Amino acid sequence: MSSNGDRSERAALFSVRMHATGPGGQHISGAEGIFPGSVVDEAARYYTERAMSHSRGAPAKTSITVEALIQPPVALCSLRVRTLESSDTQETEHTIRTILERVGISLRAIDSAFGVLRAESAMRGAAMVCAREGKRLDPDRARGVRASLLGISSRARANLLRKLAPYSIATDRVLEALTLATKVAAAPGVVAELCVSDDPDYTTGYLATKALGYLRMPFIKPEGDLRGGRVIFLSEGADPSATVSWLEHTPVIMKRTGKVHGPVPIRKITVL
Ligand code: WAQ
Ligand code: MG
Repeated sequence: MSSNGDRSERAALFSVRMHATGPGGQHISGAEGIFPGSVVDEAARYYTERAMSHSRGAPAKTSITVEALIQPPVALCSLRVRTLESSDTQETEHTIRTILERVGISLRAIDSAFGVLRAESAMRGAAMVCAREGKRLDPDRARGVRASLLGISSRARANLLRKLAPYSIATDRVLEALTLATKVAAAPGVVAELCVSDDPDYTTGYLATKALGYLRMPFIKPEGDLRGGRVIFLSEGADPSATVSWLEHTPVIMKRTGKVHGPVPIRKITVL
């Protein structure tokens, strides 16, 4: 699916979003992009197909929203991509805890994050957690905060796919997660983000900060596990409403692309 932004700088841009829920209203999947008007129908079809063939189950209801952007998107450069060298879930969790501590996140906040990621029902959005106290800061704790109005230009998309291909990770899932992580890392007040897919067959997550970049975490959960989620750590004293405003209401598009590397051992990872 080609996402676009460059083709005609002044052409109207649209946010196209999909949200699918199961019979009990439970979250199944969501995805979105920013597109010029000429490919909106193609994008809507692509997202509908995705909702209809999801590993979390058949949706009872799928909504597609097409919304004209009223302000031009902020251009961002994608975070640097690496993959942690790890051989099991224990090693991965240990690394995550080590890195989060090094970036100044308290043990209490780290435990609170793992509590969210291992809760029985997956949230639709991300939890915001105070990096010091570990308290939840998002106004709606059942829903969390949604990063929305985000996309990637067709040129940046092609560049990234080329950079990701040598590591066999040139997939829509990686592109979308990287786009979301890039938007989150650029948000006011954000120290780090930790992500675990809620798809039972996808066991690679990521940990991202502006300085660390996007660090992929294999074996972040066991195969078959339906639990997952995202936690955004906010610095103490940050204004959560400024973070929410950036994440939910400010359109961003990745127009430039950062470096992509292969697997790295923990000793090679510096956080500052
Ligand atoms: N805004 C905030 N939180 C979201 C959003 C969003 N737009 N979309 C999903 N979430 C939350 C929600 O709680 C989901 O349950 C959770 O994240 C996981 O979403 O190999 O597939 O779409 O480099 O299942 C990351 C690794 C894959 C990719 C992430 O997440 C790689 C993934 P999923
Ligand atoms: Mg999912």
